[in-house]
Amino acid sequence: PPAARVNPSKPFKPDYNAVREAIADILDKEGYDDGSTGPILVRLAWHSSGTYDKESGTGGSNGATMRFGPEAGHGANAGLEVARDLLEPIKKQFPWISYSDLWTLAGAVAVEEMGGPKILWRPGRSDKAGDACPPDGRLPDASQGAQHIRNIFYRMGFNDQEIVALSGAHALGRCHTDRSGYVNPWTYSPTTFSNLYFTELTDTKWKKKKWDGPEQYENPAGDLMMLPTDMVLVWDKKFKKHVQEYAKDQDKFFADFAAAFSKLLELGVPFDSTTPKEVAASALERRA
Ligand code: CCH
Repeated sequence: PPAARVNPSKPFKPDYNAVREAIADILDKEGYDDGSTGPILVRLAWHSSGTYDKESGTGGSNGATMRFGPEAGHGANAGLEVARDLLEPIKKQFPWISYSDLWTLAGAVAVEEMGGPKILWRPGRSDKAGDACPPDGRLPDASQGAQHIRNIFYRMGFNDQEIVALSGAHALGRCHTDRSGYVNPWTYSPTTFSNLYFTELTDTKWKKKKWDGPEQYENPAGDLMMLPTDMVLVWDKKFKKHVQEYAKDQDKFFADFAAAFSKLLELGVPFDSTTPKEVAASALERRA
């Protein structure tokens, strides 16, 4: 609740739809990457949540500790200052929302506005101090294999099917040599949420890229990419089964992604029983 209430006779009611609208308004940005800030906002929501460790209950979106030096400086988070800076004016406009609610809501709104499924989102996160930063190494390392991916995502509480569904977010956005060292997008529609990541994985002939950069895979035209951890999803039989299913059935992918992404954003968040399951209509519905 806000510290200062201007008019105590009029109870404060946070307007999450107004925040959704403000987020939707910063997505289109000519000249930035492929014309949308949506993908990097999804990555911010994911990296702020994906530090969760179910054994110790540490990490996760609650706290927004990536505001502080240790976590902001973790290699995996390179470039995410762009996303945090984009949201700063919205935080100023709605000072009552926590950074942790704002960053996760931005990821949900971005998915919806780019044509993806509705993501159930509810408020209740509070910001923590810098000493709550999780240790480095909790996010996946793109150069590694199946065992590593399983270790990382099982630690958060996900299973193989959820790992594959979540990875479908790589339909969006691109790699930047000055952030991760990798280059290019995964699909030809990097600002539209779709199952194209899975159809590219199953239908394209991927070859190791010959260059001085880190090991990555490219299509015959050389303008699309896969990380080693992306290729693992078709090299590992158990993962591949789900890749094939999502390549064939976009509705199934949308439903499974929505469930897994909502779960990701809520890992470690101590909601109280009065928190509604959903507080606002999606921006898409509002505009329809
Ligand atoms: Fe990812 N991701 N990701 N990713 N990611 C990168 C970019 C995006 C891994 C590595 C990378 C998820 C899982 C994984 C997005 C969403 C998700 C980049 C390039 C690397 C490297 C960063 C750069 O150079 O800018 C690895 C490894 C894994 C798992 O093993 C999951 C899960 C999600 C969300 C649910 C999005 C979106 C991007 C694009 C960002 C942009 O700026 O365009």
